[in-house]
Amino acid sequence: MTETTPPNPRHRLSPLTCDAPGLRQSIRDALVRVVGKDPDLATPRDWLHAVSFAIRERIIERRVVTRRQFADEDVKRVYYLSMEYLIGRMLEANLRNMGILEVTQQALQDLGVDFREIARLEEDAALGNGGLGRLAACILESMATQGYPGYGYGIRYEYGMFQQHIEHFRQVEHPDNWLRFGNPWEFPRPEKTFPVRFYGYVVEHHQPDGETSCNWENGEEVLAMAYDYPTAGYERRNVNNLRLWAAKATRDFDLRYFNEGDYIRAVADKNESETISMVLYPNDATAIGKELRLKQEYFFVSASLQDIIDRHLQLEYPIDELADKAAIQLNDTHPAIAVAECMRLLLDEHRIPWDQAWTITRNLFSYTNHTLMPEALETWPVALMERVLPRHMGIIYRINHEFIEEVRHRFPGEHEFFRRLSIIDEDHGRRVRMAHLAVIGSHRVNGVAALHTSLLKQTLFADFNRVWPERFVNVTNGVTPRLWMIQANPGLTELIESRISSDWKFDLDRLKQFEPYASDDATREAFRAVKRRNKERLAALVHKRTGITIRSDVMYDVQIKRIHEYKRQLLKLLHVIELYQRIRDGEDVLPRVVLFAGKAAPGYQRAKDIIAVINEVADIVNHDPAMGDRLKCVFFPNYEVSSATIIIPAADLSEQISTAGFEASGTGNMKLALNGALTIGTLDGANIEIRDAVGTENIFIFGMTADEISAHRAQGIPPGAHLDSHPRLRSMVEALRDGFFSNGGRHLHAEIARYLLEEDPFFVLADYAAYSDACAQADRMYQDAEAWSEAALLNVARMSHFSIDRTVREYAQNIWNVVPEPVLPPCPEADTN
Ligand code: Z2T
Repeated sequence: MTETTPPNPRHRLSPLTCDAPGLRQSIRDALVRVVGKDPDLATPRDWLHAVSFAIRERIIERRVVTRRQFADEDVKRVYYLSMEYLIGRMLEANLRNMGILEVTQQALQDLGVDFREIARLEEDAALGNGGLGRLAACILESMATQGYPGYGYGIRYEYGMFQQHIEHFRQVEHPDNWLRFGNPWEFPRPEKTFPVRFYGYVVEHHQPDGETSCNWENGEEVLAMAYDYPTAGYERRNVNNLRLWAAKATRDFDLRYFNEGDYIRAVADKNESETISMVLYPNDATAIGKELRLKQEYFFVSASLQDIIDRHLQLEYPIDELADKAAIQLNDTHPAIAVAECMRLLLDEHRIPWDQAWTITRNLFSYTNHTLMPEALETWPVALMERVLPRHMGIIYRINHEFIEEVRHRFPGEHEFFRRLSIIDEDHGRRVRMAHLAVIGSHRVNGVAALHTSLLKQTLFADFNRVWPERFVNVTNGVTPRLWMIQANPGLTELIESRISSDWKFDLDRLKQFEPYASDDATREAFRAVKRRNKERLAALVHKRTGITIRSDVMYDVQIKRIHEYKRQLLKLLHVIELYQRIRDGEDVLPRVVLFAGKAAPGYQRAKDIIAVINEVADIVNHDPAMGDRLKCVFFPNYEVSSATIIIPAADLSEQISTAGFEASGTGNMKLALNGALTIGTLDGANIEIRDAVGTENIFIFGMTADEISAHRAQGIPPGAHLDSHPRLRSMVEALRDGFFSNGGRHLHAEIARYLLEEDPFFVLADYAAYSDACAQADRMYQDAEAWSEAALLNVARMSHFSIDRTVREYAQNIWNVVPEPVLPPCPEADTN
């Protein structure tokens, strides 16, 4: 279909080739005609923009073809609704996936421009906090790669995740003005706007047929304007779309200035309405009770649903077939208001009767839960909802009423049960439980790792599991091998490529063929050489970012993730203190670099204190001549996707040490193991499945299980009682308490020690002895380079289960009921001449 020239002359584009001369010409043209620069005066950033514009033309052309293919084939579409997309840089990812990375590098070289030098100038698109946002980005990439008709919807935040600076050991947040140089990857669609209403009131109309219809009137309207980000599949010509919404004042605002005569005030009001899409809330796994956050959630949900329904009708499908032609995935409860919004649109705008609208809605939606942490569960005060979204509150009441009637019928007399199931929490000042709305409004609810799903069914959703056991399913997370192996680790990719055929890039199951090479001496040696080069690359970056010099011939032990009490950065820090003391005592200790990286939510004081203490301990350790280069502790600032691609391939030991039962899945654990790091971890989240995949001999598991944690908690043992469980633990905690490592933060150190001794809500001290033993075991294995490399290679070869492609296929088969479209072959013209 795409190979033949369409009869319509409007479809005939001027030829855009993907060979080196064609790309060269496009880049030169773009530099002058789009960027507006004389090539003799162009800066590296000008070249970055020129090459991006040249590729933009090619990616959008493929998007047009893909869209037409989906329209012609009558496909069922998947819509992924997420408040967060943690994408990172786009140039290299787009080039690689389009199959034109090398030829573009060649074209640039011909122009005297170094690809690496300009690529690193691109800002990360950091429209997410952590795992949840990165998962959304991986899922979009995988849907494109596998040919699923998938669309992402989210918010085009003007400011993404804050930039973390470390000043006087402490985290300081700087705004992430990622769009300041413009963004060649976005396609603004100023005509693709939808009105989104807030506040106002509901007017009921009694129809002649006895039904009542509702009108949501008055209130304030904001426009949602679309920006499209094409997403290329790996070595495919098909390109999917991520649509992000930006808030724009409506023309009403313009009229208002004119009428009210206060021009300045009116323009200020207009700006205020555009703050909705201004900034990403930098909280992972804690709910934000702010009105602006609720408005963000509703804003992007309403625009997305209007767009989805519009597309459905434009394709001339009947409205009652919506759920046959679309599946909508809710990425956590952040977009859960979509259930009520979908009902509102069907009832009020499309005049569909309640029961039919409800059947459509329930068949349309499914919901992914990402955490059990109680503080992350979104609940909105009824009074706030009633004010901001009065129509939705009415709809939620009716959904709840009909649901409670249904369970009353099935479980007569169980009044406590009904109270617990209700969407309205009556015990904390009347609040709307968004997770309940999401569960009731979905046909499937999934957790993100086997343990997480099973805990969900036993705890958070135990009552719902009684009502609808078949609704709860597990879909273990995954990661895209394109970014996290092929792009991040070209050395290891080449090594694998030299041993097995390259189909593993699409089908990670084929990586199993690499397994026999784990016992091959030459492969192990080559693997060590690759690690070594990756460490040199990281060491250079660490030096540039922190001024700290680290060796590249020692164990790299990394804990890279958001800073959280439950993730237990303090457990790793105690181990650093143990090693420090043992070296000071003259013991022979395996040389290592311990690297921490991660951001603390700006309002999470304990997490910020943990960063400060890590940095102060690091400062003492790194400057103590007694360490003699055997121990370095680095806090790598501003952890983001682009730095993850450098850190992960260099790691030997992957710290996955959360208190069991708290980490829903983890995905950093998968990226690190895929890159040949051995995991030291608790039986938490996906660590359990990683252990099952790689074998217990190839992972260091320690500590209490989730059940043991519950039992231990019930015993109420004071944390200080664990000080004798390990020969040094007491002196380590005392050193901290007494300010041995403090550099101006004495009080802080004493407070952290007190916290551990008196509160320790995540059982750091209770698990310390087991952790320290596991570290010692890892050290012993590391001293046998052959044994370690064999285990590392087995980790690599056995990670096929954790490909995001497997994850997406499970969603497609078990939840969305969609099939992939035949994918188009890669760009045929790619040729380096
Ligand atoms: C987040 O990144 C995660 C959970 C959240 O719960 C919120 C955010 Cl921003 C609301 C993480 C989990 O902590 C992690 O275990 C999981 O691997 C990841 O989501 C993707 O599922």
